[in-house]
Amino acid sequence: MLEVHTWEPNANSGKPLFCLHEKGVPFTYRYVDMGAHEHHAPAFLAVNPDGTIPAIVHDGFTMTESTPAMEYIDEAFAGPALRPKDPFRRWQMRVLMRFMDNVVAPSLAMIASNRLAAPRFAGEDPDELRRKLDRIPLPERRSTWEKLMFQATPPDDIAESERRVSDAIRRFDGILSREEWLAGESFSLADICVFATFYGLPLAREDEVNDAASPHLMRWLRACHARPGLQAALKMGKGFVTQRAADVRQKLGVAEAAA
Ligand SMILES: N[C@@H](CCC(=O)N[C@@H](CS)C(=O)NCC(=O)O)C(=O)O
Repeated sequence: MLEVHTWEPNANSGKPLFCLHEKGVPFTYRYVDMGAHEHHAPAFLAVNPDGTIPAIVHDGFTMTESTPAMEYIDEAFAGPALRPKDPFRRWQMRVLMRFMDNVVAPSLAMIASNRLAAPRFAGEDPDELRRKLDRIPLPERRSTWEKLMFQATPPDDIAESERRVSDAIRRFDGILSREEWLAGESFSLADICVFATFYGLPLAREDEVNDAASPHLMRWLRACHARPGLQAALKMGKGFVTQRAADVRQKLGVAEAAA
């Protein structure tokens, strides 16, 4: 039995969905509605007491931490290999994934959550917000949510996140000017790791992610969006992600893959 407890095909939440679709492995999608704070509710905390998504359950083992979980999926299941065989390329793949997990993805999460989620809390009863905070198990996550709920994220922190994302866009464009994929000649987990947060950037950061400013990243984005596996995963969303991905494909001129 293989179950993926997660939210939308987006960021860390989406990584196992992209990976499993690329490998063609069947699984059960247990949707956790992050907007309704289901990841802090007892039913999900019984799966992952840390209250973060995704969580992957395979034959009685529960795995969190999306990047090592993707490596598990690639190792444990049949289908196209998503890690380069060459040790140097594999190192490159892991360096990029670490950079995404430690630097880029948290920066994008801070930017998006302050833009989209923070304003929604503005009219809510502060006591109810405190009750929601009390349900969050990890202290560092509680602190992030508290800043979001009470519009207290320091503007300098958001500015630094913006700088880090712009820097990553330039860095990836440079790599892709020399390589077909982010870890060399074959599509790998590094591409999934970046695509999971970058798929929407031609719309979300159109000043930086366009054919003039970052042509190599755009070539790569078109190639990723055209992959049937990544498209199928993006179509699994129940919220805004599926439509946004369709809007991006239209903007990039990428055709819909056959179902
Ligand atoms: N290092 C973890 C991070 C997981 C993570 O931050 N997931 C986000 C969703 S993309 C989450 O659970 N956010 C909810 C929260 O912080 O309360 C992983 O890679 O799985």
